[in-house]
Amino acid sequence: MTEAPARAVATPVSDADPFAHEHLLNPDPLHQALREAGPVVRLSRYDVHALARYEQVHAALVDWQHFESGSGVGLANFRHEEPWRVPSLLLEADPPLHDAPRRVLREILAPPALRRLRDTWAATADELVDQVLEGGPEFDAFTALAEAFPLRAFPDAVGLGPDGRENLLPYGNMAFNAFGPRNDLVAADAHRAAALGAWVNAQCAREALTADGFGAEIWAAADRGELTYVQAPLVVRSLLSAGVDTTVHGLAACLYAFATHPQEWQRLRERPELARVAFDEAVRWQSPVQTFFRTATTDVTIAGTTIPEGTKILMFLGAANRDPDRWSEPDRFDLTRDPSGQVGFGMGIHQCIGQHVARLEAEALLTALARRVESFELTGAPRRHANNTLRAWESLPVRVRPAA
Ligand code: OVM
Repeated sequence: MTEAPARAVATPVSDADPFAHEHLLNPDPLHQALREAGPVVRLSRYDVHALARYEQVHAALVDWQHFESGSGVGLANFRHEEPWRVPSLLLEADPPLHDAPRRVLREILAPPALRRLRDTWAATADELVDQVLEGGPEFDAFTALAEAFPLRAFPDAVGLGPDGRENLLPYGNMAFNAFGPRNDLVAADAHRAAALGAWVNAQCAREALTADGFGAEIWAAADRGELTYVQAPLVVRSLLSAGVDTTVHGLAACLYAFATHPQEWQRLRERPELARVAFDEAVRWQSPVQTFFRTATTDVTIAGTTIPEGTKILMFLGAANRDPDRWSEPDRFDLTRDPSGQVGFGMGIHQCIGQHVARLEAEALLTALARRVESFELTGAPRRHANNTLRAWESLPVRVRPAA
């Protein structure tokens, strides 16, 4: 951290690269340094401003008038750079264009609409947990549970066909890398970007989707005139882009939390109705989506620093979620706290529209586990997976003691 030359306000400058593997794999030290440096920090590597404190991150998230999404929510500025794919109608759009797709998807993914999935997913989770435990007390909780469960639940709920589902996680991984700079992580997937994109786009067609899933409901909204037929497949694409990896790493955050906080696991076993709060607290504590950018629509002054119109602002959701000015003992995973207000799902008009789906998946999996697992512990070092946006996992080796 170095000081900028004294001006109206000396905005702190950092030459850290938040997208370097070192920080992606272990973000907390950088987050602390950025929070302590000031309410706004200039990142000289990328010539952007960054917010890492809860107050400023929250304020930017809810002020879509000054902090737009339509120029992209990654480092790339769509005012000057060609997006890597047709922009999302939800994520990379502002009112009024954002409104109709948002309204349609909100209805489809709202809690009352998800009720029909509750029993199905509970049964799917019971079955998966039984199968995993039959294989013995030691397994990789990341692959066997955190990856496996959403892949059994979500694609069927969308109405995807049986073929090619193995593309979902690689596509999501690529899409979340694409919000960062064009670094090694983006280069690593370049050879299959076109193939993955083509597969996902093909699944968004009406003919590719079953008649009873979220996908069909999006097309039905187009039939009612609530969306155009050009918009419908792009809204389906949002489900496939944002709906799998996020949940996988959110569930992994829960499993990691419980493997390392046995008392909290006992609390959950005694009160399984805490499953949803546990998921939200895990999302606060780990922030599976670490960062998003916005673009200033005018010169905007935050705490004395003026951010020029048309430039990018990087919001550190993960840092805000552990800001000691907002959270007591922020580094503790704690089921007795109220995690509402955490910004891991964002806040404001772009707040995660799939969060009820994710919570239902978490509830199903955690409840199934709570019935069958008395305790669990790590048997080796968990391994992270580097991604420009996701706080992601590769392996979570555990041993469980089955419940009597
Ligand atoms: C989208 C979308 C929304 C949120 C996250 C995301 C890949 C994508 O609408 O496509 O990450």
